[in-house]
Amino acid sequence: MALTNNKAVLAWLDEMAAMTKPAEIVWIDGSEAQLEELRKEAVSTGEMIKLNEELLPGCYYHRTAENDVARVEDRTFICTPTKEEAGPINNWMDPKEMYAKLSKLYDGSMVGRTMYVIPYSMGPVGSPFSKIGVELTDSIYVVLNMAIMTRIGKAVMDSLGDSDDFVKCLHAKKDVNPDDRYIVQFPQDKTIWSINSAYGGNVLLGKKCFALRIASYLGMQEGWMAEHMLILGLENPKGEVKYICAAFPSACGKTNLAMLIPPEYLQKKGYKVWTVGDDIAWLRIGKDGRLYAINPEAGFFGVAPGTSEKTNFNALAATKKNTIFTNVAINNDDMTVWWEGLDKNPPENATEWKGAKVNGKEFTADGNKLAHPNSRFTAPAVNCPCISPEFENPEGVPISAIVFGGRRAKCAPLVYQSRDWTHGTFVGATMASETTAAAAGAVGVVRRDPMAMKPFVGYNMADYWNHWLEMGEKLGDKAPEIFHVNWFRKDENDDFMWPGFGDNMRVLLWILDRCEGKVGAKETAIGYVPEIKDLDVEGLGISEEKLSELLAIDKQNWIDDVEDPATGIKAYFAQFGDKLPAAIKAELDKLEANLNNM
Ligand code: OXD
Ligand code: MN
Repeated sequence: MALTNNKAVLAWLDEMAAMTKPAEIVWIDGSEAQLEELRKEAVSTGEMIKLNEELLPGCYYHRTAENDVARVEDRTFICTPTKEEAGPINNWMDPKEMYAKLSKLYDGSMVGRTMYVIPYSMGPVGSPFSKIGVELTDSIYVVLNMAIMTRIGKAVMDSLGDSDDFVKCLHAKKDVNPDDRYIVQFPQDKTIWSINSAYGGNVLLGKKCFALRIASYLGMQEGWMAEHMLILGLENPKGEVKYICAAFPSACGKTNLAMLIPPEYLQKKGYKVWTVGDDIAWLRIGKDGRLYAINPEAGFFGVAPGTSEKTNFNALAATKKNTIFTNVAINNDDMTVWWEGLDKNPPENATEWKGAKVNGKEFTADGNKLAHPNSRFTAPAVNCPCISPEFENPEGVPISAIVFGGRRAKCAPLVYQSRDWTHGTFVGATMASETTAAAAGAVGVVRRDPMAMKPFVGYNMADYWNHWLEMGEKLGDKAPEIFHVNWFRKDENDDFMWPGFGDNMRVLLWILDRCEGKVGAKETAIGYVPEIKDLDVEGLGISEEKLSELLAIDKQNWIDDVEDPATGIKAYFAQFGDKLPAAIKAELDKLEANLNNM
C-alpha cells in the first residue's frame, strides 16, 4: 500500500514502474518487522548470508559480482543542460540524450522482480538541514543498506507532505553488465538514475549521488554547502567541545581521524573525541552567523581492510552488531568475518571474497587477498562508542575549523593555517595527494583532488570554488579558520616522520589554539606554521630538529608543485579557462610572489 497521497511522488512512481515493469511494488515503511522479512527472503535466495548470531548479532554478509566492486568514475555523469555547467572534470551528456539512452536500458528491467520504494531523509527527519529522497530499487541489499545509512520509512513521507521537493532516485540492478553501467545525476531535475551495478557507492543513492553530487548543486543554488568531510568534536578537560570538519582524498585515513582515540596522557587529562560524521558534511550559516554542520547519513559505509582494534577501535566496535559486510572473507568455523589487517590470523577454513573455499593461511601466504581491498562494512552510527551526543541535533554543530589534507611525501608541512577564508579556499582548491601502492598504477604520482570533491562535485568545479568564496563573504569574521595537514611527510630514508593515528590529536589541539588566538605562529610563503614550542609532542621522542624538518617549506618543491606541466597547480587551473575565479588566480599570483621572495 502506498505510504502517501503525494501526487508528485505517485505520478513519478507510475512513470518509473511503466518503464521498468516490475511484477510487484512494495513500499518500505521502516518497520523492523518488514526489514526482518526482507532479511529472511534475502537469506533464502542466497543474496545474503546470516552470520553468527551470538558473536555478530543481526549481522549479514553479501558478495557482489566480481566486476562490480567499486565506484565507477568513468561511468558517472553529470547531465546538466550544457557541458559548461558540468565543467571540465565531470563526464557530461545532454540530458535528453541520456534519458533516451537509459530509458531503453531500464525498459522491462524489473520484469518478474519486485520494485521497493524507499522514502528516506538525509539528515534527521524534519531538521532544517535535511532533504528527502525516494529510491526505487529492485535490490533487497540496497533496501537493507539504505535502512542503515539513512533515516527511512513512513515518517519521511509524512514530513514531505504534499511537497514535490524530493530527489527522485531510480536503481535497477539489471544484469550488472559493466559495459552498460551508468551512474547519472541530473542536478536540475533532482534526479539520479543508476543501472547495472549493485555495489554500495553506485546504488546507495543517498550517499555520493545525492548527499554530494545533487546536494552540492542544491547548496550552490540555496546558499549552503555539501562537502566530502568528516565532522568531529574535540572535548577539553573543562568539558568544552569544539567542532572540526576535515576533507581528505581516499586512502588518507578519514574514518580513522573521525574516530580518533587521543594519546593516553591526553585522555588522562580529560581530552575526548566525539564523532559526528565520517564522510559527508552539510553546512549552513546559523542564526548567530556561524557555520553549522550536520552529518546527513545515519551509518558508516567504511572500508574494512586495515580496520583493526589498533588502527580504529571505534569503527571496529561499530561493526559488532546489525552490520552488513560486503566482499570481506568469511571464517566458516564460526561464521564471523575477516579481512586483511584485522589481525595476523587469517582463518584456515575461509571463504574468500569471490566465494571460493580456501585455507586462508596458505592462500594469504601465497600473496592472495581474502577480502577485496575495497570490501566494506555498513554499520549503524549509533553503534559507535564515540558517537557524538549531538549526532541527532537538528540544528547541527558549530564549526571552528575546516581542515584540508593530502598525502604528500615532501611538499606540505605537517600543518599550516591559511591567512583567511579566500586563501583557505585556494588551499582547498589546490589539494593533492600522492598515489599509494594500494591503488593500481604508478606510486607517488600527484593527483589534484580539490576539497576531496573531484569525483563528487555536481556542477562546474570553478563555480563551486566561486560558491566557497561567496560563503566566505557571507560568514565574514564568523568564518571558521582553514588549515591544511599532511600526516604523511617522509624523511630522506623514505620513513614517515610523524606517528599519525591518535597523535594527530596534537595537531588538532594546535589548530584549536589558533582558532582561539591562544598561540602565535610563523608567517611563511604558504601561510602560518606552528612555532615549535606550541606543538605538544610530550612523550613522542621527536627531536626539535625533526620537528622543524616536518614544518619546513622547501622553495623548489613548492615551485615545482605550481609549475609541473603535468600535475602542477597552473596546469590544473588552466582547464577551467576564464571561469577560474579571479580571487583564486590572485592567490596563485601571491603564492608565486611569496615563493620568489623566499
Ligand atoms: C567513499 C569514497 O566510499 O570516498 O567514501 O570513495
Ligand atoms: Mn568518501
